[in-house]
Amino acid sequence: MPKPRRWIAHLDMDAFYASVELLRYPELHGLPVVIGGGRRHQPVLQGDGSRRFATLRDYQGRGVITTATYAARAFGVNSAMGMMKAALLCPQAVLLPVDFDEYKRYSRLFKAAVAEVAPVIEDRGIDEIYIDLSDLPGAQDAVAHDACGGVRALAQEIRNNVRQSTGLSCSIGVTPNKLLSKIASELDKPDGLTVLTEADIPGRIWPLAVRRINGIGPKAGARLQALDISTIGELASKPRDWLIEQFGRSYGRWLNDAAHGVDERAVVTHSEPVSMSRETTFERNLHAVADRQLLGGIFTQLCEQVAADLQHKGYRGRTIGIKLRFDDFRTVTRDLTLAQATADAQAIRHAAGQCLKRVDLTRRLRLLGVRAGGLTRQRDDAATPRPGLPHGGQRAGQRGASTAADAGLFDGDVAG
Ligand code: TTP
Ligand code: MG
Ligand code: MG
Repeated sequence: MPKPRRWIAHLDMDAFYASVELLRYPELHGLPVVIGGGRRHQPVLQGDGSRRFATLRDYQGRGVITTATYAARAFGVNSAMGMMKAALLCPQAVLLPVDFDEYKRYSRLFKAAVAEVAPVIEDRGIDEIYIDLSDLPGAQDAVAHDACGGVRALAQEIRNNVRQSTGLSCSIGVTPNKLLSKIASELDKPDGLTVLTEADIPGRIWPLAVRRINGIGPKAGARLQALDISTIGELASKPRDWLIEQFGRSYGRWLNDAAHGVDERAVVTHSEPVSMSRETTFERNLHAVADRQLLGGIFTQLCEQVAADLQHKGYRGRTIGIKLRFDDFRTVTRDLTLAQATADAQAIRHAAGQCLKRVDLTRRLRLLGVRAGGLTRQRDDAATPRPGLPHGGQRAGQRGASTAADAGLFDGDVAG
């Protein structure tokens, strides 16, 4: 018996947050819509039963777009774009607030719909998964003159099931491995299905930009560009040894494999989260002293949210960290490892407060975040968590730098 062919699918939902919102507001179908507002952008039900929507035209603030409908993308509006900038490109775009709980609910729904057809799933985030189709009945079959007909039909069945149970469309790439499937799922987005074999690599993969490979980021992309390598095909034409010379043994080998569509990674069905975090960008830059009360409140709230996330998911975190971004866009992080893992808001708040004391807070802040890492599954032995000593993170020159933190900044909010 020949070894069965490996068939891995990558499924990614189309304009995910926006598409979930359109289920609620079908009158927006086909219009440019962006997601990223706050509560004040909630649609208002009017006397005649219609809704009044906020538009980008009227937006003031520093929010960032999480995603945009394809109609909005036609104007050049995209994820991670500042809303004021997007307003210049498409002032008429409808702006909706982010409802993360709803997106999580739909995330669970679409994954359950996939699992009904194909249970070997690797969770890759809120709107995407890998699926191993190799061992499903029919996956290895040809259908009429289509050698990949069996697996194509399975992918189509998955798409139908997702649409039936959520009303949402997705795009799927099916290829012999994760690397190629991740690329393939984007080739015919939205609502696309792309099946590729090794034989399609020169025709379909090699003309694409190197950055389409998941694992070639902005830095590697720029280095490749400087070496006059823009497409995956150009990368594939370079000798392996030359790539190793340029990029080191490990990354050089990987680049060579990736360019030839080689990837042996398995679909990993159980993955545990590494960390949980919450962060917020302020409407205006805040100062540690002048805005002490406000910042303290926000800081406490972030800690409470992280604690709630941990409790909700059944985890405890042992490493508590903070992230600050200053008005000059410099970002600093600090963390501290506790003697015992915790999911307690006060313990997290206390540890995060300790971290904060190690940061120079002379500049105004744009962003504040709190993170719990070193996660373990929560058990029932609820011992009182006690903060331990700070470790790592402190850089030379930072010790004893100015600080408002020394005056006990933000500490006013910690009870006990
Ligand atoms: P993506 O799958 O990257 O994008 P998308 O689903 O909106 O659009 P498509 O896949 O059709 O190109 O991200 C999934 C969701 O994650 C997206 O709907 C919103 C969120 N997201 C952010 O919040 N910030 C970001 O910068 C990106 C890229 C996504
Ligand atoms: Mg998506
Ligand atoms: Mg995605």
